[in-house]
Amino acid sequence: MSSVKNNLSVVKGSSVPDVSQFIFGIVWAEWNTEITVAMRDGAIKTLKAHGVTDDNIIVRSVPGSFELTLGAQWMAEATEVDAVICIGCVIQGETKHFDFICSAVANGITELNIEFSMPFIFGVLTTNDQQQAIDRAGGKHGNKGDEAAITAIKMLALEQSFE
Ligand code: RBF
Repeated sequence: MSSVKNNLSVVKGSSVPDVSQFIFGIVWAEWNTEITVAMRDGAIKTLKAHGVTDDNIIVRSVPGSFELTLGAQWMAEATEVDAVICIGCVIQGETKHFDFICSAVANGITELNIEFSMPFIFGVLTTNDQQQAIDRAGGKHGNKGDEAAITAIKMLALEQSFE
C-alpha cells in the first residue's frame, strides 16, 4: 500500500460506484498522530466525495497500531458497519517492535476479513522514516488514507457484484 508505484488516490479505469447506502467505520491509531490524522481525514474526505454522509461514517481511535485489530473487531460487533478502514503508521525504530507490530496488525486484520466476511482495510503505513510517512499522508506520493477509502468502496462494489 505504501508503494511509490501504486498511488490509488487517483482512481483510474472503471469508475467508482455510488456506495452512499453503506456504513463505513474508521479506526485510527494515535501513534504518529501527525500522519494518521492526515490519513484519517483523507479517508473521510474521499468517502464523502463518493456520496457517503457523515451519519454513515463511524470514527474511533485506538492508542497504537497494535490495538487496531481489537478496535476494529469491537466496532464490527457493536455497529452496522459494512467495511472498516484501519489506519496506522509504524515507523522503523531501533527495536524489534516494528516487526512485531507490523506482522501482528497485518495478521490481525487479515483474520478479521475472514472472520466477518467483510472488508477490513489495511491502511497502515510501514515506513523506514518519518519523511516517507509524510510523503504518503498527503505529500508527494498522495494520501494512503484516500487510497484505503477507495479500496473499501471497491471491495463493497465487488461484494455487491456477487449478489
Ligand atoms: N504504534 C504505532 O502505531 N506506530 C509505531 O511506530 C509504534 N512504535 C512503537 C514502538 C515501541 C518501542 C512501543 C513499545 C510501542 C510502539 N507503538 C507504535 C505502540 C503499539 O502499537 C501499541 O500501542 C503498544 O505496544 C501497546 O500495546
